[in-house]
Amino acid sequence: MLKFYHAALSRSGRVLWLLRELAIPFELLRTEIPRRDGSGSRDPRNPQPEGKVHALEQDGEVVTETGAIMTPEALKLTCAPVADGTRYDSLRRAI
Ligand SMILES: N[C@@H](CCC(=O)N[C@@H](CS)C(=O)NCC(=O)O)C(=O)O
Repeated sequence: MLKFYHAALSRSGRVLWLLRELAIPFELLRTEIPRRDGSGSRDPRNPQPEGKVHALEQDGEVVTETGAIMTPEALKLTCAPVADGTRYDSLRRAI
């Protein structure tokens, strides 16, 4: 199962939205990140090399860049459900 590392009130919300919009099955792992106001801290469970969000993990492969995740082609490769034609077509229309 796809694992998605997400921190509230961060840019990982945009990938969270996309995964939900496309009804892609995933496990949501809420994580902490260091915040500009000094709150928060790095979560050692988060596989993002800099401790940032977001991170999408599947079969040991980790993808972290928005641009590498939010393209129809990338999602077709990393998310098996998108490979079924209907979701791929709706994703192409959405992005
Ligand atoms: N390159 C990432 C940006 C990652 C990023 O800067 N994330 C911020 C949250 S919006 C973060 O985790 N900041 C915590 C930190 O800098 O340690 C992307 O593709 O969106």
